[in-house]
Amino acid sequence: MFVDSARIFVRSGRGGAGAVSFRREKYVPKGGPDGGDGGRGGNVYVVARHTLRTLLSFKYKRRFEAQNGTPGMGALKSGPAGKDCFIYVPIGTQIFIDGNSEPVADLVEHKQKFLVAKGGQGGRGNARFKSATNQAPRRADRGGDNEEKWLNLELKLLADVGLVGMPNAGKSTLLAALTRAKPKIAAYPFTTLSPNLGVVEGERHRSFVIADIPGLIEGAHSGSGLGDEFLKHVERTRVILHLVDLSDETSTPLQRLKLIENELFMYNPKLMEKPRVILGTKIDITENSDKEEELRSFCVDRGDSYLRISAAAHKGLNPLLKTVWSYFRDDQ
Ligand SMILES: Nc1nc2c(ncn2[C@@H]2O[C@H](COP(=O)(O)OP(=O)(O)OP(=O)(O)O)[C@@H](O)[C@H]2O)c(=O)[nH]1
Ligand SMILES: [Mg+2]
Repeated sequence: MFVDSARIFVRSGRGGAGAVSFRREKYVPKGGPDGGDGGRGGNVYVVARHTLRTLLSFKYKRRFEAQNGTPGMGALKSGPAGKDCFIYVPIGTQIFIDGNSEPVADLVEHKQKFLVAKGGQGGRGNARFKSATNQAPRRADRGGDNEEKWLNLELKLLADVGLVGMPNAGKSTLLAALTRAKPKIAAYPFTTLSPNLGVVEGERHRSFVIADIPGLIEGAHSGSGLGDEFLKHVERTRVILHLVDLSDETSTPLQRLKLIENELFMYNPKLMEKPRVILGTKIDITENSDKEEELRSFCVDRGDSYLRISAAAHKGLNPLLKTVWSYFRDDQ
């Protein structure tokens, strides 16, 4: 199963206490204070790694604790710091402190790290408190407090292009036709249960990533079907390819376009501000019809591109790629 959110508990280390100690030397009855400082407590960090793809491992391990700092010792010996704790997550993971709706961090690069719980400071040993008026201080700091909290992690895929459409529209077939991805394809709805990614490689080492997400149905924005769980992946894409199956006769293509667009809008109005290309699909088994013309003119009138394709018969794919590349033209 594809797990793209997780809830975990983190706790940093307490600071080690400073030591109260006095030098004991032969023939020196009153040695000065020599209590060392305590070590700082370990920090907890969340770190992005490009080798990871899911948050699945957090199903099995939810608690992450850094070590406490060691107390200071006599002879001015400081206690060692507690070991830091590193939590590894896939690129595209957002971190939420429990209860907040805004993320505190968004890890979008390999090795990017974020401090989620700071270790307590080490306490000062009594040697630090020696002064002209107090030659034998018995005072030392206790170690600083640690932090503990619940975090929510959410993984949003980082794709450039998102494929949306009703179940069976042909999204996975298109991903398979354009990339080396091998998604499951079948003639029943909800074949795709979790997002598939594929890479389209172009000239001069350019490339873009396409995300094929599960099909959307009416009410998806509020959880119907596979629901809104995967719409968040579309929020980050630069371009949306909206597939409308021209061979489906249960409603008109334009009705289906509007139904899905309404779901996108209800989920997040910003989705409708993204560049979109509308794709009439399965043209190998459909004739050019009035209904298709109705869809095409609707799209073109409002300034969207409309293209006809058959992913199965590899028709119309070059014009499609050309259009998609045009959105990435300014990139290196
Ligand atoms: N004739 C024809 N059939 C197609 C074409 N594209 C997809 N199909 C068929 O349509 C059915 C659904 O294709 P998928 O690619 O699995 O559709 P999907 O949009 O990914 O579906 P979900 O994952 O369920 O949302 C399969 O039986 C495909 O073989 C096409 O261009 N022409
Ligand atoms: Mg699919």
